[in-house]
Amino acid sequence: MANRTWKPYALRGVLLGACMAFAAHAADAPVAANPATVQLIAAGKPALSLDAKALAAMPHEEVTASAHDEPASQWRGVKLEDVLAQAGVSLDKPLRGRALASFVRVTASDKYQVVFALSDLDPTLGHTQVLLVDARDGKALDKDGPFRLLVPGDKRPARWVRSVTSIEIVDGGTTDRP
Ligand SMILES: Nc1nc2c(c(=O)[nH]1)N[C@H]1C(S)=C(S)[C@@H](COP(=O)(O)O)O[C@H]1N2
Ligand SMILES: [Mo]
Repeated sequence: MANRTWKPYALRGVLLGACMAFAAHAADAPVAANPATVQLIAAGKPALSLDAKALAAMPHEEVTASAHDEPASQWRGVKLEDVLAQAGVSLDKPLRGRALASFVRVTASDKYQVVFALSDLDPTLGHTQVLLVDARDGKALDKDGPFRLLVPGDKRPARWVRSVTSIEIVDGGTTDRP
């Protein structure tokens, strides 16, 4: 005990200093930016990464829509079915059999998730219009972007997923019926 040089208050000081340094560092740390790519994931196929440039090169549609009774915005985006086609999942022919049990799961940077039955996107079935939007009123989406879903027919915007990070096509079939 005789060679003990650290006093309890000294230790407290060091710990307090460390905490303050950590807090200062945390405050300075840049807020993580939303990733500028969407991961496209389909079972049995290699995952694809779609960036703003690749999306911008695809055909766009314009839709006027508003959420929460706000003034309407002009949205520009790519049809979700065109995005799925990039992943090798085509809705060009009517879905049959096991494909009717597939679903599309969209995940956001805040871990929010929404699913659509693949059949609801099939033009011969539900034909729900879903766009992957990259511009609103002529500008890139900032905090809600860079990519957001728009489902113009929905009565409230709960499926208008902000800051989409991945789109997965999931085989939801649980029986061995083909
Ligand atoms: N990533 C993400 N997207 C989201 C949500 C969310 O919590 N996270 N909430 C949804 C819900 S419930 C609504 S009503 C709308 C709200 O969109 P707004 O903030 O543009 O009005 O965003 C939808 N998209
Ligand atoms: Mo909501």
